[in-house]
Amino acid sequence: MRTQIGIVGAGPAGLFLSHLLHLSGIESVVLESRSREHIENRVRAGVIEQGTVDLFNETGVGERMRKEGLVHHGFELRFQGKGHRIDMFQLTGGRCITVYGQQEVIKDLVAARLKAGGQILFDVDTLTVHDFDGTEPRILFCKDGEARELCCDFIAGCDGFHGICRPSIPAGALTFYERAYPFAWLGILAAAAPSSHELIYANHERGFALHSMRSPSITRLYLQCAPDEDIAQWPDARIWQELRARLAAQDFALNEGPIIQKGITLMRSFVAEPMQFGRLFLAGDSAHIVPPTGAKGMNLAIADVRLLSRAFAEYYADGNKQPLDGYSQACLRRVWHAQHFSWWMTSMLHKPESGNSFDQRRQFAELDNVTRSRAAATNLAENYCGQPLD
Ligand code: FAS
Ligand code: PHB
Repeated sequence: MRTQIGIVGAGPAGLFLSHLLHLSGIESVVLESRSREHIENRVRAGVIEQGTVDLFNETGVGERMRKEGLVHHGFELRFQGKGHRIDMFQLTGGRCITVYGQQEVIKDLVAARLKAGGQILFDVDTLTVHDFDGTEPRILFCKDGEARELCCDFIAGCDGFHGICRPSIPAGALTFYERAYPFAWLGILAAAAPSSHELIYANHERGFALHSMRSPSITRLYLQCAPDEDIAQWPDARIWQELRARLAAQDFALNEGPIIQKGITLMRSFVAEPMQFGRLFLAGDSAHIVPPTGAKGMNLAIADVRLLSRAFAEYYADGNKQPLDGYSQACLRRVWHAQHFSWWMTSMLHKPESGNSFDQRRQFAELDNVTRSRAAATNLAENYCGQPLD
């Protein structure tokens, strides 16, 4: 097989890149190790920044998001049993977020690619990437037991943190920056109406909790747990008891219902620099991971491929390689901003490992400042709904 851009991974990064390239008349093939059904039902992110929403609408994949997404003008910070609303819309001069599940985004992007005649090969295995330090990169893989080869001009490594593209770059060519957190998130999907019409981030002495949602009948909830937590130790009753305790506030009742999905997400901050080597370009989680407290993961992936597709379009339009050579640097400013914001939200809202009461009281003072100072609340709101895509 031959194409212009060989894309490894059908997550938000890989699929949206293939879509943007198509809009620029550039061919691509997406190779995905899992089945279509698996990727369209994998529960991950839920918050879409204003800039990402605008981009999905501008590029023709926002129709169902407009119909089914929940537009939020604010969110709540809850601590010491009291809620404090951050009015994003007012503080940012009209920007907001949309709550729309990542798996819905995946369904919309797969449908758009296939409708446009795009090529997505699911269930591929033993995929390896080659010759990307030369001018004719190749991707070898197996499909239905048959060994296949995809020759291309460039490879886009959109295969996530545990993918093979980043590790295929020669040792020493990349610099890694990382921080692990001494906690994780136990996340659930519940068939229960959301208990509030906006998100609630709670700092509680028993640990962090987050009330989010997917629809008027599906709630998404998270609570801080140990990184090596055994989910078998968390029967539904215990999960609800812990959520009730951590989200407790006057005039607030938590709606409960059947838990339809539960899982544990590790928390890490990670950046690989540069985000390219030869003709292999990394985008999304293959190059950087943020803890989900700032709801930046998927939005960063989309911002990366927007810049990458523009750089490819310039290259194919007039052979100008400058945008491609500057891709990594162009992405990393936004990546490090999101890294800082995600670390800050995580540090401000999670029970400190030290268990030191000074740290806990200092957190409450920080939260008090963020919810009282207009300047501090504006900074939070601007970063939460996302800096405009430049
Ligand atoms: P992805 O990981 O989404 O996609 C990579 C794709 O590559 C996958 O489909 C994978 O199957 C495929 N792949 C991997 N190896 C391959 C190989 N060798 N060959 C072929 N294909 C291969 N972010 C938020 O903002 N809010 C959240 O609530 C949130 N929750 C999350 C929960 C979980 C459990 C995880 C893991 C992440 C969460 N994130 C969240 C972050 C998430 O949204 C990511 O940032 C986003 O999925 C990144 O998109 P991609 O870079 O496309 O990577
Ligand atoms: C989610 O809805 O899954 C979600 C929302 C906000 C976050 C993380 C996850 O910060």
